[in-house]
Amino acid sequence: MENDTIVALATPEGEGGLAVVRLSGSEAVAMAGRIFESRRFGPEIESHRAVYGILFSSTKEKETSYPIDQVLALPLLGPNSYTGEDTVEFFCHGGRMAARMVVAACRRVGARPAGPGEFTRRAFLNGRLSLDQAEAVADLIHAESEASARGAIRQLLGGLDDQLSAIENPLLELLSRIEGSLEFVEEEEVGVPEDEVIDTLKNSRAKLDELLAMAPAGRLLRDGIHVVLAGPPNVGKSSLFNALLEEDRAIVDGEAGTTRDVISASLVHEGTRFVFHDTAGLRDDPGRVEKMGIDRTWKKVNEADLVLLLSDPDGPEPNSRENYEVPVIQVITKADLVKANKDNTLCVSSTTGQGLPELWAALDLAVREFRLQEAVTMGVVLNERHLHRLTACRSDLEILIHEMESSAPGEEVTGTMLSSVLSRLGEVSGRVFTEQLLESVFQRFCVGK
Ligand SMILES: Nc1nc2c(ncn2[C@@H]2O[C@H](COP(=O)(O)OP(=O)(O)O)[C@@H](O)[C@H]2O)c(=O)[nH]1
Ligand SMILES: [Mg+2]
Repeated sequence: MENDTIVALATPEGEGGLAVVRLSGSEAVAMAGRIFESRRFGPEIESHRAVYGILFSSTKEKETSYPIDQVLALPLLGPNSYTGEDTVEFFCHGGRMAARMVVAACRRVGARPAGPGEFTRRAFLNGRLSLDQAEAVADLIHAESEASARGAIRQLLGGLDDQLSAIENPLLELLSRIEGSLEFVEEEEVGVPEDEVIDTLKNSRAKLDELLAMAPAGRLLRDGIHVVLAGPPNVGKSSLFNALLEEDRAIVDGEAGTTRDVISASLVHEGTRFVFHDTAGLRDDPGRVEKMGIDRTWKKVNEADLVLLLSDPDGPEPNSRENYEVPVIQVITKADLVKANKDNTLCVSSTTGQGLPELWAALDLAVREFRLQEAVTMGVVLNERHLHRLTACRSDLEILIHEMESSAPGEEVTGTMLSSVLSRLGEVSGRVFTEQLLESVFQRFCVGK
């Protein structure tokens, strides 16, 4: 049922000062009134004003019911609530028991336990949020760096929707003009001039391309920037890995081939999350087990966003950069053992820390290429789903432009193709949606959100 009354704990389980239990649906206020005793919670209830009182285990007049907590109840009457429905939030004591008893009391008077993301799903269905704004809520909850949190909040405030509207609105207007002219076929010269159609389509395609260019930034904001340390054995990869993370995670040893598995660890540097991968090193004549490590290294290297390619100060030149499909930063290690700087290459010592600030500066500079800051400021943190729909929309648009330029398909066909472009685009914001789409979006939410 889409508007029955649901209840869930909105804060994490466990010990804490406060917990919030949320009750939402057409019966929320009535149910709350049955278990909540307060002089100021009655028929004249005021929205958005917290009132103090005692919560009971079930309908308060019942002899078997008993007090379970002192709480603040915050009624938020629809449509001015998160879900758009009547909502009551109880601010009760934290810890294991109080919040659980409050949820149980709500259930005793008829509320149903909410499913994952059900409050946000209702917010979407009641027009309080677009689908990408709902996803931004989940992104904000799951954010692991300040940059990804800031991108999510801007998207929640409508960043991506603004960009989508800029593409969508001219196309919607075009479609309505085409449909309008189809209804009045008998009148002359009401059709939309072909050049104008093509211009509008090309304009949208250009805007769509700008948006698609932000897709890598979205992924990096969500997943962090994956940096692989590569180079020959014994060059100091594990030592640098530990130095960058400022902890001893990887085993360091003078014997070549010590690291065989990929070890990964992440940290947030100036608001951006980096995930470093220490690898087995790359050499030509390894033993069998080490070879397996080297295969894994190559796999990691090809999946990385950046590679730190390490070489010894007096070792051979590192493998040529051309072997890599990803941006490479060359680093000479063990700088404490040599005096002279090798031309402009970064020289770093994991032992003394020399050169580490410069290495971080080089990493920050390389990351700037990924346009994270732009994505954060615009509030466009694209995910796989957005990318999939936008790419499909782009290729439909391309076909339509090609048709228009080569064969003048006529307004009826143009209208049909344009509708299809618009429905793919509409799935990003949820202007167009199916039950299946909502399932897949809301399954990654937690209960209580
Ligand atoms: N003097 C000096 N020795 C280092 C430095 N980094 C690593 N080493 C030594 O080089 C050897 C190999 O280091 P390790 O990090 O295990 O190299 P990996 O095989 O590339 O992971 C170890 O004996 C380290 O102590 C450094 O910056 N200065
Ligand atoms: Mg190692």
